[in-house]
Amino acid sequence: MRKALVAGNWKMNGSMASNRELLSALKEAIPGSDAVDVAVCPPAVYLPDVRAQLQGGSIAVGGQDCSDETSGAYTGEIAAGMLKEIGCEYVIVGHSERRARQREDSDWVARKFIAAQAAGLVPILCVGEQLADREAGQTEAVVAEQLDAVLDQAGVAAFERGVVAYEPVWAIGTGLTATPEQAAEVHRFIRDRVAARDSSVAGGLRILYGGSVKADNAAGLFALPDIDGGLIGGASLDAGSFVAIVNAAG
Ligand code: G2H
Repeated sequence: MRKALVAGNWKMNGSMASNRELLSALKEAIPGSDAVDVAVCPPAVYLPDVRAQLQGGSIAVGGQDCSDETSGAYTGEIAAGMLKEIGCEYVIVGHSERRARQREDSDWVARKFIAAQAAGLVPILCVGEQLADREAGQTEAVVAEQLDAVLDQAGVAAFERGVVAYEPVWAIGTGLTATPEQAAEVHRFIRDRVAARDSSVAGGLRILYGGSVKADNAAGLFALPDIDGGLIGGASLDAGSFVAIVNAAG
């Protein structure tokens, strides 16, 4: 039985004041649960403050990205070990916004995944196709390339301590959501692809859905057999919406 995970990806949003307001509402409304793990991934500069506010509670903290290197002359980058040191449990790697804007390719993302695990973090590997890929019937080929890069470099056993998030790029922040059938199909494809290497690892792997998940569509998505929670962007910035999504997963 897989425990659900709902992670809020705050992206480049928030301020010291708004974070405090949001977190105090979340702390009050989200008690620990055996059914769902909850995490928030704020911008890196806020991580220590967010971590301090969540200390002793049930909500974990994650980074939005990490370097594939451990230290050195990499201006602007943050090592996975630094995230671990300040109390992070998770880190998102390969989000489509970074694949597009920072031109992160799948090999690079795989190295970040490996660096995150080496530092003791649980990487949340994002995969997903563009609208043009879907329209060209290339959804599975694109997702397979993104997944295989990590399977090949890290080995399938690495997925025992990793999470995959399927985020169709055309559904991110657009208000469009994949239909439950579309999402279920790709989630099954991901699990089968991991199972082809190791069925027991695949059976335990948490595969999240992301892309315009809201309070009113979360329950329908989370009810599907291969969807083990969500990576939530816009709706994670609103306490009421995020709590409703967490409750839908638990
Ligand atoms: C997808 C998602 C969170 P949103 O990027 O990673 O964002 O829920 O705003 O579509």
